[in-house]
Amino acid sequence: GRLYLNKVFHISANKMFELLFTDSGFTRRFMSVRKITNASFTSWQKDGSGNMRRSLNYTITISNPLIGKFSTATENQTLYKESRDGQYYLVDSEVYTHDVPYHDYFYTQNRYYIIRNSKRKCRLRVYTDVKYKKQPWGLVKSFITKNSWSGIEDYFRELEAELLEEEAEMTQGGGGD
Ligand code: YK8
Repeated sequence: GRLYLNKVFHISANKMFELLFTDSGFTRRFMSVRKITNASFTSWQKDGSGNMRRSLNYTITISNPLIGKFSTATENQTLYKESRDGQYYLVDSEVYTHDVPYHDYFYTQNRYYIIRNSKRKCRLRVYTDVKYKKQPWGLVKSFITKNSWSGIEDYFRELEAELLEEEAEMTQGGGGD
């Protein structure tokens, strides 16, 4: 996997979880910035092994002219039972893009760690992996990998920028620390 984000924010761990993993104003704004439309979310629900699961469906806008302009996508998220409210959250997210070329070969796995740093700070870490469901021809594989990394890098760069903006709004006149 690759580490795409590893940063301490002046945002508490539980607030960070709320921003990223609930139907929050932040998520809705970020989606509109990324031109992600038709979003629907299920709520978190306990599965048979004690983890929590939810899924998201949406349409992404793609800037790459070789691929087409839009794709529907499904994101299946797991909040592991080892997570501790306010202290430590581990969320795995599998993203399937249904309408891009070779979509039946791969998906993306994002692993989010939110770790409490102090009362008002947390560290956010995101690891990403491109996973293959079946082995494509070598040239196709490198094509998929290359296109995936650049799209993912771009996405997390913007997520970081939006979180910094949120952080600035939250600390303004909030008493800070
Ligand atoms: C989530 C990874 C690959 C995919 C895309 C596919 C190219 C296909 C290459 C062909 C378009 C929000 C990406 C970037 C779409 C967006 C996905 C997002 C950013 C020509 C071989 C969507 C996180 C996420 C994970 C994976 C990203 C896709 O929250 O290049």
